Amino acid sequence: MQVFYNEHHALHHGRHEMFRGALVPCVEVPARVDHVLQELRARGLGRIAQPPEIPRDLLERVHAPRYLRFLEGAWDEWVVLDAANAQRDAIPSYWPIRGFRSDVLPASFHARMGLFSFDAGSPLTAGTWAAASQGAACAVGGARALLAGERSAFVLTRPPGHHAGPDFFGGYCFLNNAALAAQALRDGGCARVAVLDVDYHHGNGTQTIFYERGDVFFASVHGDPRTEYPYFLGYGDERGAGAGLDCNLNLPLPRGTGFARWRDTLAVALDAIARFGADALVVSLGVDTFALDPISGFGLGSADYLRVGEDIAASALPTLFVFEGGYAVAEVGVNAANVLDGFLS
Ligand code: Q9C
Ligand code: ZN
Repeated sequence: MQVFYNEHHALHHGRHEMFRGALVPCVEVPARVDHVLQELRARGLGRIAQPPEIPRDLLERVHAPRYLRFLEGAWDEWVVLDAANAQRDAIPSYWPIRGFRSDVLPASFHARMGLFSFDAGSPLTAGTWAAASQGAACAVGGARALLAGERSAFVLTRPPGHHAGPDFFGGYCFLNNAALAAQALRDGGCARVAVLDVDYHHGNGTQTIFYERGDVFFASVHGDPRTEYPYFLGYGDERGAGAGLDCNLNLPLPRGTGFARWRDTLAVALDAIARFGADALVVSLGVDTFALDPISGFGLGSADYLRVGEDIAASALPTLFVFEGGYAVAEVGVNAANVLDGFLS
């Protein structure tokens, strides 16, 4: 399987995230991807492929130009405000919620940090743009591999992407790698693309990007947002709108759900994707469904991920796996590689 590994991922390394009143060490750390790469090498599973240069207009088909301009220059702005800022990550503090203007573009950097984000848990660092933009290139490279006839490919990158929307970051995500891959597949000639999101957390960014589109189906199995992050999207009654009506399928499950029920729910998602008639599948592959994940609440075991890969392979679609969450650092490599092994078996 071709692996589009983001060699620049470690340039994004947040020191702290704001969590319920305290700055705590980041859980989304570079070692996550190092462990996956190490496991792929140990199994002889992946062939590392070089990502292409990607045109700005592809980024702009998924993300708003003013958001991209902000993200690209944000670290420099932050440091220009105060040279001491180079020693701390940028974290938003003010958000334009109900009743505020979101059409304005304030001169204040702090205001724009809030305008373009939805939580305080996603520190922006010196290398965030370098890592995220190279990750986007990896996602597009993976899409092009499928377009060139590969049955599957794996995008091994961080920061993750599925919480990032058209013009906002959050949930450790800045650019939506899975959405960019889906868009690249559409641009390359796939008439209908499906995104299957199996990360523990609802992929609110991906859902929002495609919500009114009939050409990209989004299906997600995730922790019930009534109790789980991101709380304000991911409910079962979100079915898409306009041309995208019935092209969005949310399958929330209660915290504590084990593999048997999770797998039955995956089958519901895969069945809907088959009925949609997709030409290609993008899988937002979070392995934070693992029982020992420090921030999540499902009960999957390492061997279960082999079955997950087998079930996805049974769809018989060209499939691009895009790495998302998974924070049990010691086990994340085995779990992600098991999905790929199961798929290939
Ligand atoms: N200290 C992804 O899995 N906050 N994002 C949880 C834990 C946000 C997860 C707080 C979790 C976001 C890509
Ligand atoms: Zn997650």
